[in-house]
Order: sequence, then C-alpha cells, then structure tokens
Amino acid sequence: MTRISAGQAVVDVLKAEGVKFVFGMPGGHTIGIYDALYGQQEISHVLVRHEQHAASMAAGYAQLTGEPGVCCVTAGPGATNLVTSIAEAFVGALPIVIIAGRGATRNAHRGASQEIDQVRIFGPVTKWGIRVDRPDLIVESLRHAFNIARSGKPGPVLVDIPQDVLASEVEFADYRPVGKPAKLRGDAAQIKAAATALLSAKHPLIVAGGGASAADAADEVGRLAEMLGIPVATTLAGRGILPDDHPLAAGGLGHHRQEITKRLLPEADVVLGVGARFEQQETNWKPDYLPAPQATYIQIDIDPEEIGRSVVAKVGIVGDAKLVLQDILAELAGANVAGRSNDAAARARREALSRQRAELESEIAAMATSESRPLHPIRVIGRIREAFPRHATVGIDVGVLAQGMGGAFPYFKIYQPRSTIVPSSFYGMGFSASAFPVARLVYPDRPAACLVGDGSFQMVMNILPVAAELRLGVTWCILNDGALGSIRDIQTQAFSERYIATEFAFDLDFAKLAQACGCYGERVTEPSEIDKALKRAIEANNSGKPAVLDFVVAKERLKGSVEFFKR
Ligand SMILES: Cc1ncc(C[n+]2csc(CCOP(=O)(O)OP(=O)(O)O)c2C)c(N)n1
Repeated sequence: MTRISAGQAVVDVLKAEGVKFVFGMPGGHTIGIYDALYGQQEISHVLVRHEQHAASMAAGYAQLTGEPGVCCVTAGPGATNLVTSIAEAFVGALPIVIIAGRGATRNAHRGASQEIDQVRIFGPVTKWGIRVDRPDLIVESLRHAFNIARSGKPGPVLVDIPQDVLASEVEFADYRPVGKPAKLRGDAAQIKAAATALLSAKHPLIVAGGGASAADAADEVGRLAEMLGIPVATTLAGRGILPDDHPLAAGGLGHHRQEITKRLLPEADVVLGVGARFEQQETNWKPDYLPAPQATYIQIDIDPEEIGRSVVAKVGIVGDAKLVLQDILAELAGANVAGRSNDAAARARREALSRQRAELESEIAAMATSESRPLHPIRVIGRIREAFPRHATVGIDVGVLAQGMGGAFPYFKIYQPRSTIVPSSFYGMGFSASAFPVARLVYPDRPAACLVGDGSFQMVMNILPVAAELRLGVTWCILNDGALGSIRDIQTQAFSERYIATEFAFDLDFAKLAQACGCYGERVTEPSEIDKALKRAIEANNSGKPAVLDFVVAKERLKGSVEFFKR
C-alpha cells in the first residue's frame, strides 16, 4: 500500500484497465489527473478543441474496438459539452468511461466554481454515474465504472471527482480490474425453438445489428446464413457482419435500406434478429410493411429488456450473440441439415438475391458514371469506394447516410465488421466526422475515409487541428451541396419546394479551411478530377497529413427519398 495523489491513482487505474488513449481537455478541476499523465508512455492524451469531440472519439474507439473509450473533462461546461455524443453512445450501446471534474465538495450547493449536478444531467444517457465524495472511493468507483461500461448491454458511465477530493492523497494497493465480463449462454429450450422455426421457414431472413458486431459474431452469422441459405440484412451498426459482396448479403435496413431489403423484410416468414433492436431508424418501421407483421420473430439480445420491445418475439433468447448462434448451429447440425444450403428453396432465395443485386448495380451504374456538373453524389461515392481499399475504415455521417445525397450507405460497400464509425439511431449530425480521427489511432495502417455533408461538417469542423496535430491521416470527403440536403428534400417532395432554413447562402471554402488547420485541402468540381484528388488526399494521409476533399455535388436526390416521412 502506497500513498499517492488522487490524480496519480486515477491514471494508475486507467493503465491497469488497459486504457491506451484518453480523449479530453483539462481544466482547473482536473489538473491533478493531467499532472499524473505527464511524462508517462502508456497512455496518450488526445487534446480536443471541444469536448463533443472527446465523447465522439471515445464512442468511435468503442465502436472499432469493443473496449471502453475514456473521456476526461473538467467540471460544468467541460462535462455538459459531452452530452450529445454521450447520448449517441448510450443509444448505440457503446462503452465509455467519463471522468469529470466537479465543483469542490466544501463549496457544493453554495456556488462552487463550475458546479452543476452532472450525475443528474447525464442520468438518462448513462448506465451509471457517481459523484465520488471521499478520496478512498476513487479507485473502487473507477473499477465499478469500467465493469458497468463493459458488462451486459455496454454503455457510458460517469465518475465525477470533486476538485478537493482530487487534490487529496489516497492509499493505493495493487489494482485488480474486474476484466471482461463472463459471456452469457442462451436458454437451451429457446435455442431449440429458434432452430425449429428456422428449419420450417420458407422465407427466412437474418437481421444482424450492433449486438452482432459487439459480440464478434460475424463468423457465426455467416455460417448460419450459409447452412440454410438465409439472406442477411443489417442495421446500420451491423454493417460489415457479412462482406457486402457475399452472395447472401442483402444490404442495409432502415435509413440506409435499398430496394432489396425493402422487399425482403415484408416477405419474410421467419426473421432472426441478432443483436438488432428493430428500432424505427434501423428498420424504417412502417405499420404497413416493416417489420413484417405476419412473421415469426426470433430475437437474440444481451439485454432482456430489448426482447419484444419493438416487435413481438415468439422466441426471445437473452445471451451473447456469438454463443447463442454457436448453440443454434450445433442444434441444426444435429438435425441433419445437410443439403439444406442448396435445396430448391435456398437456391431460389440465392438466385432472387443475386438478380436483385445485379438490378441495383445497373441502376447505380448510370449515376456512378455521370459526367454532370455539379458532380453526381453517387459518382463521388463510387469513386471514393474504389480509391480506398477493402479494409479501410469508413465513416458515414448523418445527412449523407440518410436520404440526402441518395444515401451513401446503400451504394457504399462495407467488407468487414468493426470497420465503420456511424451514428446510432440517436442520429446526431457531425458525430462520425468528429469521431473520425480515432480511425487512425485504432488502425494506424488502414486508410480511412469519412463521408459527410457540408451541414454536418460545419457542426464539428474544429476537429481538423486535432487530427493535424496528431498526424492522423484520415480523409473527410465532404459532399457539398450547399444545403441541409436531407431536410431540403422533404421540402422538395412534401412541402411544394418552400425552402426555408435549408440552403446556405455563404459558400464556405473547406479546402482553405483545411489548409489553415494544417490539413491537405482541395475543392473538386470536375468529374475528371475526382480520382486524382482522391489520390492526392491518400498520399497526404500516407505522410501523416489529414485531408479534406470538398466535392461540389448536385442537390438532386434519388427517387423515394422522403418515403420515411410519409405516413
Ligand atoms: C444535431 C442535429 N441537428 C439536426 C438534425 C436534423 N437533420 C438531419 S439530416 C440534416 C441535414 C444534414 O445536412 P448535410 O450534413 O449537409 O448532409 P445532406 O443532408 O446534405 O447529405 C439535418 C438538419 C440532426 N439529425 N442532428
């Protein structure tokens, strides 16, 4: 047992928990933690320019690694600046540990500097929060925080440490982390019922969500799909569970749906949700066709409260998606399914899927080669996909992802799990763009491209110096239509083109902005320049320079883009 400063104890706990990065900004309240970060090598601190970026980057870190991202912020405004992206992480079930300063206990409730009830403010967007009232509680509060963030359905937690508590000394013994939580197996009877339902299905469908990614269940999803010839649709957070060129990959649901998944869900007679919540944003829920009202739903989720929340599950299995799928696979193997992967029904499903995919590709082809000026967004999106390798990390921000720009996601192929930074159904503009530099911290050797609208980028563009300072070679590809395109779309199609508050009168020069922030910057207006600009950006990235490509694109949209808003 040694006596050390409370700030040192915090840092020692972080090291013992395996933390490699802390995202934050210091203040007088947290200076003791920062002093303990000085001169050590194990933890790098990422100095953000606004705490929202700290929360976004911590969430992005959690999305790519499954491990908690850590934010360290000062009391009051430092903490409240986190809220929006913490809400994103809460809805997206991403583990985050927030360490926040807090007004001194001795002055609490009588105007302590930057004092506000942070535990209450964060209440609805965290799994747990505590104001640590005594120095001797710091270490165990942090241990508890890491355990809660990681266990069950992961999520953000808050540890507020008041200024006077952090200025104390604490007794510190060997710290033992709780470690990774034990994985939960599903109920055997329900697993049998799931296998039986899948075997009797004529039009089965797997919907893989963020829970499938979180459980690293990509192999199992693929094996089950192949064993019975089941198409796999994914929610946004599930993209990459099957590579998009796998013969059974049907594409995304919800806002990033396309014609194939739009058809598949209403047709399905048995729908297996793997860590998918069937929320509005995920499935584009509409009473008339989504979710398929007649279908038998099987739901696998780590969180018992999710079972039956959005759809009435006939079979609900609480457990780790990977283990549950392994047990379902074992059950099916015992039921003599040899030949099922290629029986007439499975073949018909495969053929239909492959035909529909070819149709979709040919629909995109004309747009993808369009010579129009301003640039066709699908041409830009297609070329970005070509320029970046399969294993690139991909960020897609809100507007681009939604109806706007024709929806990047339906046409942007994803090939591996844990390779995307995307918003949850909380859906905050700028989240992915502000999180994006973390892509190169997690995967230093993988190129990284983030597709973002000009509206969303303007919300978070002070992320640029953060990336430049750390030499994080990522490329933001701005699809600049001079508008809040997704909302303007609604005005076009449902409000007789009465455009209000959706068009930018000022033409911001994002290339110059990027250059001023130490990044490579280029505006692209000619179709013939797209590939060359991408090459230059990737070269800049390879030498450690982040890049911004400002693609001037048309405001035009794909058909049916406001369907979501029609009743
Ligand atoms: C923080 C936040 N504010 C507002 C919205 C509502 N909203 C959704 S998409 C969008 C427009 C996004 O514009 P842009 O980033 O330029 O992308 P585009 O739609 O043009 O592709 C708005 C305002 C939101 N989702 N999040």
